[in-house]
Amino acid sequence: MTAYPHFTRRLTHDLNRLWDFVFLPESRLDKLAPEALAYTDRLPVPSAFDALPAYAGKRGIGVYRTAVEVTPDTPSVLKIGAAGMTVKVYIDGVATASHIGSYTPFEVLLPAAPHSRREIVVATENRFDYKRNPLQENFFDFYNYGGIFRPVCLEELPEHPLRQAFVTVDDLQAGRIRVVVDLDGAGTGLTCRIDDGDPQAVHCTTLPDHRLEFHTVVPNPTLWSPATPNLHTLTLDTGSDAMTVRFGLREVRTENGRVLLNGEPVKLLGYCRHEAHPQFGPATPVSLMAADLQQMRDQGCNFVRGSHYQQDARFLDLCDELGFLVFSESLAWGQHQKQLADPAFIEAQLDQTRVMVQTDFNHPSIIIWGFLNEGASDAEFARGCYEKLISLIRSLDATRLVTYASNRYLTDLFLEQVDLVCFNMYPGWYSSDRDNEHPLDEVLPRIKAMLDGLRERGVSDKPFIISEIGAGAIYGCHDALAGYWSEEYQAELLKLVCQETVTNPAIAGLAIWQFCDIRTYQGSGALGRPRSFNNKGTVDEYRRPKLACSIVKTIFSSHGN
Ligand code: ADA
Repeated sequence: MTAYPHFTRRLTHDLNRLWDFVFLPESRLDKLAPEALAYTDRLPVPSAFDALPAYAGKRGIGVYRTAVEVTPDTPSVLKIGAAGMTVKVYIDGVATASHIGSYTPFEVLLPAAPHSRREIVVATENRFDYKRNPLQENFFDFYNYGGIFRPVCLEELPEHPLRQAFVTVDDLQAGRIRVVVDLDGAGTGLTCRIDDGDPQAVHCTTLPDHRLEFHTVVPNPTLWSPATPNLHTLTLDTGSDAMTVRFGLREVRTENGRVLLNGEPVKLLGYCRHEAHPQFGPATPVSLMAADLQQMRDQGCNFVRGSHYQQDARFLDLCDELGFLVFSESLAWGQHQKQLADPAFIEAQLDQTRVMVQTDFNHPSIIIWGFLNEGASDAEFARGCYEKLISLIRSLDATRLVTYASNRYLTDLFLEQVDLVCFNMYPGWYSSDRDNEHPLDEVLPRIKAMLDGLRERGVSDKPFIISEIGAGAIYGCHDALAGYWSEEYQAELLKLVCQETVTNPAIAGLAIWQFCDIRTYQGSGALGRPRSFNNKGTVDEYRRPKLACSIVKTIFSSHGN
């Protein structure tokens, strides 16, 4: 399955196959000499090398190598869906690009060369080093792997390649759209074809930065929604390059504390989901992504929060097709002053957030852009970083809702600036009162206190989303007393939360923490994480349902979304 956009005129080399591999526990990335390496293994791409038994838990550099035969004297672009954590790419032995961030796609341009064989080496280091990679640290509550996580291809380029087309809706009912085209060249002779209609010449207005703009009408417009996930395609053709993007006609906005999709209120009901599996790490196959979505849909979900990083383009394509509403956020976890007041961190955040919005712009499933999960949003030192991110996203995309998941609640400083108030809260689990024998009693009063507080603060016109809530349960652990870590306790807690969400009009949505159990801290950081897993999934890491699944299903399915 190749994710959109599709470049149909380009000669495309699929590089998802076995690559040569060597693991270097001692070497340093800046001293690496790829030509001197002896490759001892072969690994598939995509893969997280340290999710595989031979390299499990090891930190160092995993070097992947392959070669491809291309047309001589033709430039090309290497497209890497995602690779982590700190990455260096060598083309024909020459260091050509570097990348950080693990979950953002990136491209490497290969200038034309007289020879046809191009050697590609991707060195992926999974050691933590804040100076070189401020985006990832070992306090994150999910395991940071190394490798090439998402698909790779090499496309041969025409002289004036198309880069991206951004489709927005001008008039929903009439199917009128605005298209902004990013291309390297003048765009003379550009045609546009919608679905399987005839190509039409387009008359563009020139915008700054090599961009062109035009407006057109979708011939047989059908709206996109979770119940009717209708999609349209738009193919741009310059004569030498052609690009097909897929989009949906839908509109999202908020009104009086509710989220409206195509003018109708919708309650967001679903899960936070990590791209994670014990055997694949974050390099999960597309069949697993589809199975996860089907398992969520079976529980009556219409919503998924892609925690805590940019999502795989194939996953988003599936969400478009299956009718999920997505909260997409850029990579972050619990940053404080060290990061939020550091210009290098802020710049890296802005960069990766820009990439997320620009590459995933056309997915109708994405209705919310987010960033900085649980950052120190109650502190003045964070203001610059938060405000820059909010205005960056708004400048790139005025059509979606902007927010972040906060655990600073009513002391949060920036709630007035976002479209939705999203709180990650754990009443009944991380209890402050150790003498309380009935922590479940905390759940509903705590939610009520938040809603009252938001009303007093004057922000209750913004939809309120519980962006995380949950309890740990070890798969197969049953207990007549429904104690901590039992499936029963988790089921009872989620029953309260789900019932409150579907019946209380002041709650616009719920993303249960979390869909599946995930590997997390290695070492003593895992004291509250039995098995070194975050066990708050309602299915375990192999997707075996715990008791809570059927409770969630009964309650979510009863809601007439
Ligand atoms: C936080 C965080 C999650 C996870 C969760 C938990 O809210 O955003 O990634 O760590 O807590 O399980 O405690």
